[in-house]
Amino acid sequence: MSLDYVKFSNGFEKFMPKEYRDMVEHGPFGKKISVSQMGSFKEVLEEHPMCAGCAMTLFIRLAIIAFPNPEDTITVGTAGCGRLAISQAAIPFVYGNYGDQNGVASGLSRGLRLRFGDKPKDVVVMAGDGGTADIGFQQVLHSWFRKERFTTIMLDNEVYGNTGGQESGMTNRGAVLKMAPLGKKFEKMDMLQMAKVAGCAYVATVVPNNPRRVESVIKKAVLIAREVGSTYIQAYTSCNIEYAIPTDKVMEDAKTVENDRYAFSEYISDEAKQYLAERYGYKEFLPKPAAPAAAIPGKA
Ligand SMILES: Cc1ncc(C[n+]2csc(CCOP(=O)(O)OP(=O)(O)O)c2C)c(N)n1
Ligand code: SF4
Repeated sequence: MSLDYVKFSNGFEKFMPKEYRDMVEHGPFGKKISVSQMGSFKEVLEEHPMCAGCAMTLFIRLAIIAFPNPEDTITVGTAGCGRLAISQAAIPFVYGNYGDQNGVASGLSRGLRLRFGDKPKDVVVMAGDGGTADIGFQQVLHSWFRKERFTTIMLDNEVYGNTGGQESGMTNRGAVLKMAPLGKKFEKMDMLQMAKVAGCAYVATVVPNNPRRVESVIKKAVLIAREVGSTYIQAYTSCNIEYAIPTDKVMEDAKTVENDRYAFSEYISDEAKQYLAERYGYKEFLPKPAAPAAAIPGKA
């Protein structure tokens, strides 16, 4: 699809808001830009009020750079730390009541399809582990069972960070937190398995240490959600405040956690593989050519 429509009609440039002009002239609107070019273009998210060194912010920044068409993407969020950064980005952000993000996104993505037809308008939910696995759980799961075509990203810091350290369903068993001083008594919820059971076409885990991997995962999830069905990404985005991780050790912690219990994983349904290969040229998912038939002894 051509990106030519992200251009100003002659004479109208000066009437466009400066922020939008900047995104077209110096940023990613209407262009293909990659995380490997970070620092050389104007980013959609440039400032945020989150804690210094917060890994969640790095992940959100990378995720937004990775959106296939940021100028046609709408993010949906909810109460929690992440929305403090997402709401500063130069793309639309919808914010509802705590936990209703997947319900809002369902209506939004259906409405956008009715209004814009085949022109992709990507809807991406980004919410904390409490918002996704606890308060918003029912709406999240039902949106997946209904195969709503948008991406859900869990910003999994394994705690309610924004309200001072209560345990969430995604906190690990035994973790002692400010507001869970006796230690969590139950296992971390297996949302990855639930996403697969509920029929998500793409399910992946990532940590923010590897920007190219974050980029690859986000792109696939958003593209698949355009036509195939729900997609889910679970990102380890540590809370350095509630887990007392020194800011200069945040990336080291992410690496350790990745090695211990948050290894990269990716599930792609066959339909989604075929779609990525045929529509977006993902060669690795093209059907393998049939092996040449073995020669029959005695035949020329
Ligand atoms: C209906 C409702 N209940 C409670 C709150 C208070 N509240 C705001 S953020 C939050 C916890 C957020 O935790 P999580 O979703 O894990 O995100 P994090 O802040 O850790 O990124 C709570 C309980 C609220 N805003 N609205
Ligand atoms: S409280 Fe934790 S998750 Fe929230 S901004 Fe601070 S470090 Fe990040």
